[in-house]
Amino acid sequence: MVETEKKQLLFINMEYTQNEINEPINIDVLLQCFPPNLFNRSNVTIAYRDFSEGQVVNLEDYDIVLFSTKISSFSKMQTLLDLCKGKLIIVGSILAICAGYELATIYPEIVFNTGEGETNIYDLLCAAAISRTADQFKQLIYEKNIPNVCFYYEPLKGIYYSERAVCNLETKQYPCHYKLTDVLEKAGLVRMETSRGCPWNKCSFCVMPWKFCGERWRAFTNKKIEGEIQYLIDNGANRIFFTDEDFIGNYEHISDLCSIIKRCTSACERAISFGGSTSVLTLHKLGDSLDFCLQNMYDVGITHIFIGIESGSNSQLLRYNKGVSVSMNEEIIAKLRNYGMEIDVGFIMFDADTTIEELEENLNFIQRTGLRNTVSRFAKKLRVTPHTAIYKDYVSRGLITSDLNIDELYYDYTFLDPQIELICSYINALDAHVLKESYHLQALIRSTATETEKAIAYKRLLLLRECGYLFLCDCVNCYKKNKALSKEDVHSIYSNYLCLGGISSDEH
Ligand code: B12
Ligand code: SF4
Repeated sequence: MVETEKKQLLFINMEYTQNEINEPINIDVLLQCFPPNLFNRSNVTIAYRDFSEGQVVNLEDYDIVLFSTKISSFSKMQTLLDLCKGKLIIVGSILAICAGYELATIYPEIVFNTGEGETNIYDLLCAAAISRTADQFKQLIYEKNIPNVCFYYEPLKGIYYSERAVCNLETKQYPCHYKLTDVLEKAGLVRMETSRGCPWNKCSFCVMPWKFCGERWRAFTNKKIEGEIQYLIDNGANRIFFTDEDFIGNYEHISDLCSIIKRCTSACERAISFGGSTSVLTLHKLGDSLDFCLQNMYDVGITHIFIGIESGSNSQLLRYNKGVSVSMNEEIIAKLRNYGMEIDVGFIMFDADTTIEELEENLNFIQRTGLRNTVSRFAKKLRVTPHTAIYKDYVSRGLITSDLNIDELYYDYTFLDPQIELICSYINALDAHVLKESYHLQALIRSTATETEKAIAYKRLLLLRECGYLFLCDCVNCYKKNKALSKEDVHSIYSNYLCLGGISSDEH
């Protein structure tokens, strides 16, 4: 029997490359599940790379290192992993969930977490506490059949995957928000969860069915939600983002949420606002109750809605398997507008099958619905992500042209229409110029900066978006006029809009 020893544990939260500070609730949620007698304040250090100024961490001091990954954090994590040789390492979150197999092949010593950490972090840490080597650690995990892990396992001479499972949200208490004060000081986003997963769960490009093992929408208890909202308000939050895939979920959930918010804000002198993501389908399914719910939401301060519209073309919506039509999209946008909601829209303009006609339908839709006057980014290319239905479809049609990009979690693919491919390549070039600036502006708009600063940022972002929109309109018009689109045509249109946006030119 190996003796239990008090090991030093370091938990590193990798950062996003954007300027925006997002409250790292993933860490808060997982700390709740640590075995308290083995890992507590005395031997656990958290390194938040988004808040890292002044924090000196010597990796030599630790026996166990945990990583929470983020998209585009891979190369930085690799540098850190090189310094962690001989330690027990567990890597979790989105890169491990989506690219577990690839990562385990590159890093045979490391244990990767392939789902919700609540399902296994307690058992993993109990095993880590009594393991002297990575091999011993892996053997214990294998013998105990701990779910949601993947790693190279020598006895199998290959990658071992344990069963993937979700946790029971109904038993969860609200987590302590350890970085709340720092987030508020840095004008970042305060975040919390009211649910996980999606009631529809069927969009062809979406990774949520994989992340949550096919489970649809699940809610936390009202007690957890109320306690957390009250705690955040009492501790200075003026704006709270529900980080759920679909914080509305269904009539009962949104009604309860509105009542909870009303109770929590009634004694508060300052205005508190709330925002979150939902879908057209969820709003549509509210049926006769939709107006009542939207009014109720607005009245209690839920005024910011992110909604995945994705397309203004019925054929494209079918490919994305959104379960909605263009007219449903239009109806819901109009409703949200009527109730004074601030809306941010998800849009996927380009996929492998996009045609010039669909491009035109999309541009007309954006104009018709007034979305042109918003700062949402429309000219986006579909990210083909592992473990999605569209990935499988593209593989079967021979459209995938690259290995998985582990850092960004996508595969490259080829377009059926070379003219769409050409237009999209120029959109990528435009993005390369403006993306950093637009992320910065977006973060400013969502922050607690002054209204004047926000207004300037908004105006500039609107101009950058407009350049993309007008570029696409000119491409479509040029195609309609000439029945073809040459590289020279597209380049000259592109150059015009670089000038309009005051964006420095390049050699595309
Ligand atoms: C909030 C959010 C953001 C925030 C970041 C907040 C943050 N600091 O994490 C912002 C707005 C910055 C963001 C940006 C982007 N995001 Co985002 N984001 C999300 C979202 C909605 C919620 C994440 C979250 O906080 N969940 C709640 C916490 C509790 O869960 P969690 O972090 O996943 O942690 C759990 C597990 O992963 C695990 N775990 C986590 N860490 C560890 C560590 C260990 C050791 C273990 C054992 C377990 C473990 O246990 C935790 C508890 O269950 C997810 C959707 C989702 N539900 O995952 C998308 C999501 C991750 N984002 C996504 C994308 C695409 C992006 C962008 C690329 C969007 C874009 N085009 O700009 C950018 C990337 C920016 C960049 N790299 O520069 C996709 C990724 C899909 C994919 N496979 O590629 C997702 C899945 C959304 C989606 N439905 O498509 N995002
Ligand atoms: S509605 Fe959103 S969360 Fe649900 S399956 Fe579609 S993209 Fe995924």
